[in-house]
Amino acid sequence: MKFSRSDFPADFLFGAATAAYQIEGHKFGGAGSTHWDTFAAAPGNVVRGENGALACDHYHRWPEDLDLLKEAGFDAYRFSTSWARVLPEGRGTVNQQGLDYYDRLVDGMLERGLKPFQTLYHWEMPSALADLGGWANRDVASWFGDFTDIITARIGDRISAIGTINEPWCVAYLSHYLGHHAPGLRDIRATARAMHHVLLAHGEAMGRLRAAGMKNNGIVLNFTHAEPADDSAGSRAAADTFDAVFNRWFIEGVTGGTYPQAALDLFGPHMPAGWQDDMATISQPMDWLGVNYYTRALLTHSDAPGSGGVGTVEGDLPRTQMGWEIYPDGLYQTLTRMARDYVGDLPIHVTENGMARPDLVENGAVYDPERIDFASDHILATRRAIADGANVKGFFYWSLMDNYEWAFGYEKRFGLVHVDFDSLKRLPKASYTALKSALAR
Ligand code: IFM
Repeated sequence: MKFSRSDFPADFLFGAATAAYQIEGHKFGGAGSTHWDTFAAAPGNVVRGENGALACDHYHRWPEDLDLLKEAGFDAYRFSTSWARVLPEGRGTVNQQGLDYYDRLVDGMLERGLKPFQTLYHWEMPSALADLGGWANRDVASWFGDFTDIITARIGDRISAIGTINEPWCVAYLSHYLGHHAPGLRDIRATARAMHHVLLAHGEAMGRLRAAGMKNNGIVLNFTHAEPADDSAGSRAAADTFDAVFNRWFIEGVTGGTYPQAALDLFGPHMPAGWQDDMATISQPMDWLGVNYYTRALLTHSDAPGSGGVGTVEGDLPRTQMGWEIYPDGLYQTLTRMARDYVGDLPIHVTENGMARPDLVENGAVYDPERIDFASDHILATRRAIADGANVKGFFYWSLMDNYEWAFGYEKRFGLVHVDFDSLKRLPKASYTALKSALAR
């Protein structure tokens, strides 16, 4: 790696991230069905119809996984607590086994000197609530608030930071308009409602957390750096619209209590009545912002119906196994933009950044030099953003280990640690060792 820990401020946190459904093994411990279990069961939605029933069996193997975090020299661990594991029906009866599990997990982090960074929602909508409309139903905000109270009452006393929702664009747009993620809808009315309710649920949870005395609360947004493919007016307009729907809707909602006009032009007629009255709840003060960053998009004008005038163009940068262009400068641009235009001195954490690669075990090892460069270049981009005034306080690599990559099943490998999905054996990759050395320097 081209950096050392000593290049960063003494209080800067290095960590790795995971999410419950992607690693735990959802069939264990009395968890209820989620909309991912049912989405994966319908043909064509997920590669090979795979689901998170077993995943990495982190539910039983978590001590070994936390040891891997500690041995790498990480300071913090970003994990998520599954709503359907704690409340199998989404509300009502609590699954004590689920609460006990998260209790053990958090104690395990503290015993190893790892700061717990919790995400409340990383995409496991309980099926019973999906039956009632899930994110399209306004009541989701109070259901989510109740879940927040229950899990916080059990583990909140030991948590360093809480993020309410992971990647609301994926929760709302990718899942209700593009149909690529559960619940797999392609419906603009459901999308407009989900775009709003996901932020209303964030606001509701912020209020509950504050009332419970929690002091380090934020949200995790995903950003794609938007660039016009050329200098034409059509490409510039397409980039603006993409930026409004993908990026600005969420950051401007939670920091300013407004939605960008370019996005309201698309969703306005389908928004729930009286949405304006919720904006104060949505934009209450936060303690930190989480930035997930993977790639850029090159935009051009499109006449396709439903495109909002937005088309994409293939760039010529090297790509990851996901087909995403590798563009570390986009992380620098995003972090400095957040500080300059939206959050000022509020702490920012890079809560996800990483690459998928078709890793193979050869002679008992995984050699992944592209991942070493990827992580190194993005960590250096983060350092540059700090030097230019962004108050970035942490960097979490996605992901600690190979896991369930949603609609791509187990095909795309993001981990620093290789997982054999037959034996479930963990094997640290060359990138894990390189990161460990950099953190020790
Ligand atoms: O695996 C996902 C994660 O759940 C959310 N952010 C992006 C990652 C890679 O696609």
